[in-house]
Amino acid sequence: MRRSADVGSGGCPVTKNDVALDADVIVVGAGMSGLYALKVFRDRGHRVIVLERAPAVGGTWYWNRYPGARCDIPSLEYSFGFDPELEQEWNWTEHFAGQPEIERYLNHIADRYDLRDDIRFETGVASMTFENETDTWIVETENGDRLRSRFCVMATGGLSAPHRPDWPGLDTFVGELVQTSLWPEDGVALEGRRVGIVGNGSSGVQVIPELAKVAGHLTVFQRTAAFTWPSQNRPLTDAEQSEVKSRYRELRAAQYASPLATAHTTGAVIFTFADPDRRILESTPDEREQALAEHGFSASRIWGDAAKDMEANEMAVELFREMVRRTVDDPEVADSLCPKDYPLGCKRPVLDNGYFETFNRDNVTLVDLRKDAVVEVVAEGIVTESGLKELDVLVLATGFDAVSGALTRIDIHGADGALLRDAWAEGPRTFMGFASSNYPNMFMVIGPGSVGVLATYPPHIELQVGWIADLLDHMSLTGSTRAEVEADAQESWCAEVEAAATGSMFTAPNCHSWYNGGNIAGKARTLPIYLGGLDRFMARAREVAANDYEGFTIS
Ligand code: N01
Repeated sequence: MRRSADVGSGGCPVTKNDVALDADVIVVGAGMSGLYALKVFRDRGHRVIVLERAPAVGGTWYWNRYPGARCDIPSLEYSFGFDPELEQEWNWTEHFAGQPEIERYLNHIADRYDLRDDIRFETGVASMTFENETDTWIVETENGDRLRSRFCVMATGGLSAPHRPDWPGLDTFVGELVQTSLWPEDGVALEGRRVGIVGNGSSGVQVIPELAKVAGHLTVFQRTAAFTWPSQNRPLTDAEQSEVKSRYRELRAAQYASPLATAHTTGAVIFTFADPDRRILESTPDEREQALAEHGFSASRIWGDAAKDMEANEMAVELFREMVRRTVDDPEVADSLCPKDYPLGCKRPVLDNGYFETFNRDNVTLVDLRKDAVVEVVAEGIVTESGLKELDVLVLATGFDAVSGALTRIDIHGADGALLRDAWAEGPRTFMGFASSNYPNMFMVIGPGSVGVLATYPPHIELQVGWIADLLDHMSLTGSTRAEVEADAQESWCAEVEAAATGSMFTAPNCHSWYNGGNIAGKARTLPIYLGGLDRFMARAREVAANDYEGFTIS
């Protein structure tokens, strides 16, 4: 920690400490991060207000309530470990919990810890302005409220700013237009109707089989074929659950200390992990055929050389394509569903329940937008080069302005008045994702430049919020009112993030994904995710704290 010399002179601390505040901490968002942040900051004696745009808690698990929405991390690990009683009393029904169950869990947390009174629902944040004279933030909401706090903690999520195509005529569609990321609480009438869906990422892959079961006809408009693996989800037995609960402390310790906040102890098969010594470049056709027989779609994931070597990667992708061809009846449809032009490992792996099999149904048609591009949307449906596809319902599963989008969509004015979105025009600049230079007293939970979405959220959130809460405690103890990241510390961290990403499939020239901003036209292409692992990240964060918050100027 470096103390600025001029603070403390001229009676400033008195003024700064005496300023009337609505809250010590304003938390933006009442999803997993915001709920936990509220609990922790309140427990540590801070007055907290949470501002949440939705009418309810849950964040991503409130908004993404489309049919088939499901987590792909084992439930017993995708849950909080801060309270052993909570762990013991909550029962999960499946290895991979569905959205309704996770939403119930988060509502249970809100009730159990009496969190709701400090949350203002239906209150989106429009702007935030840092006031240097008082070291406070002035937060203006979309409802016109004006609140002042010492700190702002952004629990805004990495996948919460919905993105939709800019197709001409989209708003002229007279049928029902819905986004998976803004799915209506009252549901959508789908039975027997002509439904169209755009998007084949995790959301699209999950919703497509469910839509096909109820729609009269489903038309899937696909731009990029997905890598997706059968989830092998199944009910959790009482015995499995009790076994894990009997050693939960050990499991949590393993999660907190691991690179991805996973412990792999729940027995659920997520993925087959690559064997570093198994090289596809040196394999024989017989060995590859054997791998297909043994692992199916996961035969593409077992090779150690496929993560870094493009030729090996392409051979692994060919095994995946072979499984698509063996699963999908129509060879032309199968060919369109085979990923091409981008490497395995560039995009987020997807888990599915009968995705490829869905394309064998009579009521499902695939439109390959690479061969038959969208021309426009009209009142009756989507017009592609081959003609009009009439629709009653159009579902957009077209993703998010990810990682930084939820932050840059708010007008955040820093210490010199600059807007965060301008400061980040070439990509987010942060110190470890916790904070950004020129935006004092604003902290981000799992912000850009942290390990981000790569580590299991609930334990990851616990570590991050705990670190921020310790910094606030430190400031209380030292009577400080302002914490600001130093520009040089920020730049050297950004360089470290970049170095860790070099050579990975996330940054391959033909990789366009939400991870690297490639899914949003005009967005800077950077990977604001630290690939060094959560264990190394947290060791570094603890070192920063132990060295009096080296990298911050605290005054
Ligand atoms: O979004 P995506 P998502 N015309 O960006 C297509 C998490 N998540 O909501 O690849 C035509 O992955 C786009 O095509 P392309 C998870 O981390 C988790 O599905 O850009 N198509 C792509 O196919 C995940 O990675 C879970 O060519 C257009 C799709 O829309 C992240 O959220 C479940 C288009 C967007 O895919 C995001 O997933 C759900 C256009 N103009 C989400 N614009 C689980 O836990 C976009 N697309 C399981």
